[in-house]
Amino acid sequence: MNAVEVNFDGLVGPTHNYGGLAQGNLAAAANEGSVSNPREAALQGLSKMRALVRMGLTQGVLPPHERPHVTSLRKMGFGGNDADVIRGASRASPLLLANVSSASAMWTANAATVSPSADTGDGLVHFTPANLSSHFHRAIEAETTSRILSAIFADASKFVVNTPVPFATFGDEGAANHCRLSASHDERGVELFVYGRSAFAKSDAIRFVARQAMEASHVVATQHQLWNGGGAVLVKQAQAAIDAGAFHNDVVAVSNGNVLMFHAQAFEQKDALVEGLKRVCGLKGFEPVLLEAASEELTLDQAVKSYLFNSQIVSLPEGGMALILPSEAEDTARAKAFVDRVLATNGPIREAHYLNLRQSMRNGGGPACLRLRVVLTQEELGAIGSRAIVDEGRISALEQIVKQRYRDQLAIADLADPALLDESRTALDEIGRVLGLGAVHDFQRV
Ligand code: SUG
Repeated sequence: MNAVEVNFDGLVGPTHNYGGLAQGNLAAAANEGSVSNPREAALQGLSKMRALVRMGLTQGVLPPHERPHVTSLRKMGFGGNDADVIRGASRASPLLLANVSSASAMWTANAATVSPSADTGDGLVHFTPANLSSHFHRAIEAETTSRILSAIFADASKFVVNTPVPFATFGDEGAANHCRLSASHDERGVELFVYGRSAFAKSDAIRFVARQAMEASHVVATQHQLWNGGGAVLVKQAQAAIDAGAFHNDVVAVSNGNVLMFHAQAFEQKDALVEGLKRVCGLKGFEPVLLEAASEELTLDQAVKSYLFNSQIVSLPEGGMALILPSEAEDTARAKAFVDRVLATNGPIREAHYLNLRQSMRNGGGPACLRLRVVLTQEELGAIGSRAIVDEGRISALEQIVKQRYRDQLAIADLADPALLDESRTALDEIGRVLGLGAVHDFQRV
């Protein structure tokens, strides 16, 4: 196999906290105001990366963003030196300060949507950074994310980093609402774009308004040149799933290669989708393996609580696939039973690994949220060089920085401490040197 999937995990930032900012995200709401442990959070993420490297997979890292985001505060008129800006924001609105301090860039499944070169009309790997316009604390990620992706995927003969979807009402949440099915990583696949509602429709939410607009999905599929030959399918996420706490589709569905694992209530018109997928995959010469959890074996609430579908399915170098799950899935009997059933079918999925990612999970971020998948040919991988790619040595170097620079507890009130900004900037400089990224943060560019 020539092409490989590289997981670019978001490294948790020094300001990881429980601000309760995310709508429709039950875990984040439940933990609002608790004291976080940024050091432990980052080490948990790094140990996931190490586990995947040890499985023989290629692993990348996207750095944390600068938080509190002083640039955003200055745009709002806060002035003086950086410490004055933070003190001013904290006095004016602690909630504003929490918004510009969130470490949410760690969930890189929301960084961008990515289409491999096998799928796109121009044969380039396409990235569209997500505008994340549904939430202020996430919308401020897009500019830095674009810069970071452009620094890593700099070779214009192989990669395009498109502009984010330009209209804020067309909310785009990136790869968290995107699945790809293909016979192998090398071959042209079918890309599934999952939206919650039309930007022009009145919401039919009972509890939570959908974040992803159908129009945004359409713009991304169009700029990635996927439509010719049936390369893209748009599908509506079930409002019942959103109301149950699946604020992104990757809380109720995950794909890899020819496998789609999903909850029976994930999609609005599931039967039509299944028929449609069989047909379009058939046209591309393969049959999809559909692993469905029926509502009787696992309720939507159990799916959301366990984050079973927020697992990663990875293709192993020796053949077959492995599931990388959060330990919450092991602790939920029905979710564990589903995994055991999948393993017993002797299908493509042969192993299950349960990992402790509790710090991120308390903000609603499981294994799949923490990574951006990028399928690359060997030539494309070569064009990145060593930028952002990690081996065990680099992971150890990042662990050292985290141990030295990150706090082991952070309360919301601590966000007002100007020393936190200095500590974070020191850490970001050091992380950037390990990853070879150059000046990607505002404070490094002045
Ligand atoms: O957007 N949580 C994130 C979690 C994102 C998970 N990603 C995927 N499902 N792919 C969100 O809801 C809470 C952070 C805070 O309150 O600071 C938050 O943004």
